Amino acid sequence: MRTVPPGLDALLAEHRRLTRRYFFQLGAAGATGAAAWAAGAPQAFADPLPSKSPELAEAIAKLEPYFTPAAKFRNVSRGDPKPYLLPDDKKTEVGLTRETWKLEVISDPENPATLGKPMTKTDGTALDFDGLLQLGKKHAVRFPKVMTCLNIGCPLGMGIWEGVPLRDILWLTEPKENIRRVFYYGYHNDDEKQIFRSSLPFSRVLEDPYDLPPVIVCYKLNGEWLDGERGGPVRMVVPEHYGFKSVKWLSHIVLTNLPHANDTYASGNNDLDSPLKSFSAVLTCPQQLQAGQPLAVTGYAQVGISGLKKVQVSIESNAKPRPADDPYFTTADWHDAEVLSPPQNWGAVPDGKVPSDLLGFDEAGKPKTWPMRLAKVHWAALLPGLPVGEYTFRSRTIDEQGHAQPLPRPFRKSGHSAIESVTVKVVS
Ligand SMILES: Nc1nc2c(c(=O)[nH]1)N[C@H]1C(S)=C(S)[C@@H](COP(=O)(O)O)O[C@H]1N2
Ligand SMILES: [Mo]
Repeated sequence: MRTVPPGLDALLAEHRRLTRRYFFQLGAAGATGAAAWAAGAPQAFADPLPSKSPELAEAIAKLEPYFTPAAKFRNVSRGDPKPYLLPDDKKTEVGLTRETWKLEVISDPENPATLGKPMTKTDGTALDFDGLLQLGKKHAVRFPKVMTCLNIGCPLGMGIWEGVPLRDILWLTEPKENIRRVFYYGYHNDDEKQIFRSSLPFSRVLEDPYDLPPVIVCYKLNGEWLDGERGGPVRMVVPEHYGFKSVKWLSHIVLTNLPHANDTYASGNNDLDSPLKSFSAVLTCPQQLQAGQPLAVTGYAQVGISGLKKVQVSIESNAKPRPADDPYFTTADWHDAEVLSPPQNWGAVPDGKVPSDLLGFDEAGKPKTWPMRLAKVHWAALLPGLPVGEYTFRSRTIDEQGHAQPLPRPFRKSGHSAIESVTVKVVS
């Protein structure tokens, strides 16, 4: 038998006891029991799945599109002026158009790597956009990925990123030895102070561990040419990492024998070796509702490197102080939310259908696993009505390893994972 955790007032506990079966979605019998307490709730409330409840139907129908239109991404761009805002003739001049883009791949003069054939502008061997598309004919891949800034709580957007695996470009330079890392940076107004650079272990680029997609030199987002704000004509996209590894307006790759990172994000106290975390956040939650009225909440989870087993929700009365020794809310009364199935319509892609050959999807256009790692998933929860008072709603992820958010990596400078608190007022 589950016992009511300490720290809850008796009324709330009794409420929970009555509605537990509802929370646990035991089906029609349990739901009928749940309906009994909810005086005045519509009959249809007896439906066991939150996604089928009328209280939530509208919020679920209005959820953000699964894939984010390019223009709706949130934007994190350094530069003065920001490179995508340069006038067209300047863009043409500096290689920020598909017609004039060039990529140099060279050895680091200070920590030289041995390359048979570097690619340089002076030799006329730099890779141009046509050359990239030629490589794409044979090697191009596309995969879904959520773009998230290590320093911002909410993802910037969820996209289908398409390009050539970086290794297929690096192999053209005939790499031989003394190579431990790959540095790369983008156009920065020819001003050293504005440079934004990142790096990866050479081995990560050559081989994809644990079924990860490859690191790509990307030129399409959601089937369209990558636009300037998103880093076009060409950006790096690193599947498992926060956004700072996905350098925009890519212009230079430097193979180096230096064994450590030199990322721009090393300043600012950021943890450079931290792959995406799992966490949950609310999308819609009423700030105020009537006593006894069920609480309909929707949200999303970012599914990090360790996957997602479930999303849980809790609501606590603010009348009772929280225990001081429970910073991760482990003693809250957590209940499973419903993780929504793959959408019928995928959003910002033609006809809402995913393209063929999308990594992680089968031939019928269905995801092979769900929830997908390194992506978003939506959830819904319908909580029973509450007595008058002020409450705090929270949600959290449990990853595939069983770690409850914010664990196993609770520290801020390795990416956001703090549990969100949303205040809900219940009035008469
Ligand atoms: N050249 C360059 N690339 C960059 C940045 C930048 O300022 N300049 N910002 C990085 C950071 S910190 C993030 S979070 C992502 C944001 O990608 P987006 O603007 O396409 O959403 O781009 C990365 N790539
Ligand atoms: Mo970022």
